[in-house]
Amino acid sequence: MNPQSAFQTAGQHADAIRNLGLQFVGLLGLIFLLVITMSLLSIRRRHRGIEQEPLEHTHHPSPGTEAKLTRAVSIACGITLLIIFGLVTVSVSVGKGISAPVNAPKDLVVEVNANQWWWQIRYLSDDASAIVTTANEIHLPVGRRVLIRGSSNDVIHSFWVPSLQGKRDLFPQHMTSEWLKADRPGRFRGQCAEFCGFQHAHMAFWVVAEPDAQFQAWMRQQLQPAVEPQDDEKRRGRKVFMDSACVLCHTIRGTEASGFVGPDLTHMGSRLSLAAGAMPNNKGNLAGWIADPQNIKPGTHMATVPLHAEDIQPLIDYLESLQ
Ligand code: HEC
Ligand SMILES: [Cu+2]
Repeated sequence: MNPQSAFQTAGQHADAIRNLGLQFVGLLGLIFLLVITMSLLSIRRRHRGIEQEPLEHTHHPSPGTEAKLTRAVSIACGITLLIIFGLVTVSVSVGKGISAPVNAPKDLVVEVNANQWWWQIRYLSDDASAIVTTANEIHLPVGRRVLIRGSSNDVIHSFWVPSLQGKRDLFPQHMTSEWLKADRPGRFRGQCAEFCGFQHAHMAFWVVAEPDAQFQAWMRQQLQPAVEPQDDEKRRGRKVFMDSACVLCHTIRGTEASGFVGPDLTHMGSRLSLAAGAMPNNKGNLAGWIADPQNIKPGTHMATVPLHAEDIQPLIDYLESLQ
């Protein structure tokens, strides 16, 4: 299964969009073939006409022919208008069916905040202690409708999970929304679909659809503060993090790190990817990222923090232990 395909869908909204596209292509393709065939036929006919009929015949058709032609053209125009009207109606009704009002009755509301070039994800709740904050990864219970409410912290981005939904632009100071629902478990890749700067292509995320029990377990785990380091190496790693500029930009709940410039790292070890889908989450990639983020995503708002060589391994062990 392709995790990012508008054709291999896993939700009824994506189905509706794909079917609409196929209907347009099918019908308009047929009309295209018809028009080309007719013009080829008429070219052949005209050719024969010039050679065989007297000139005044072709230039001054009889009144009967004139009336017939007018009728044919009028009917063709009528049919064209009907087809356009039909396509617009179908398109608008599909659009209405898949969009969601910002204040739709909420079951599960996920707030997506787009940044150059990563996604902040928050599961809202009336109870402040039950708000889950993470980044670049959305978990969904299979079969349940989730309301995505999105906005942006800088420029215009676009939230797009081709296998599940259409695109929705995210604006600064303005909220847009859409439903997300997966009909089967799986991992689906999303991608920013509006050019938003240098690293636009490296602004992806993962949607993990899982059975309800697994989803609830994930939520409970994400609500926990960061795990305590279990050995001296990881304790040293935590100290390196807390003593350097990392704390100014990142939050690790349960520690004094409470920056908001970059992704929340409280459970970063449990995530699938690093730096907004730029690479799989593993120790090697993490080391490369921390040593030189500008090399992996030139222009990224993460600064290169000078670290002692012997501090890097403990730091990485600590971060990867944050499950
Ligand atoms: C100036 C602010 C800033 C500083 C300082 C900073 N970061 Fe970041 N960090 C960011 C931003 C912004 C991102 C998102 C970058 C992107 O994906 O384009 C990020 C991303 C990350 C990620 C990837 C997270 C994910 O889920 O994809 C890790 C891990 C990380 N930083 C660790 C660190 C560590 C460790 C330090 C200290 C050595 C540090 N950062 C210092 C701003 C900062
Ligand atoms: Cu973007």
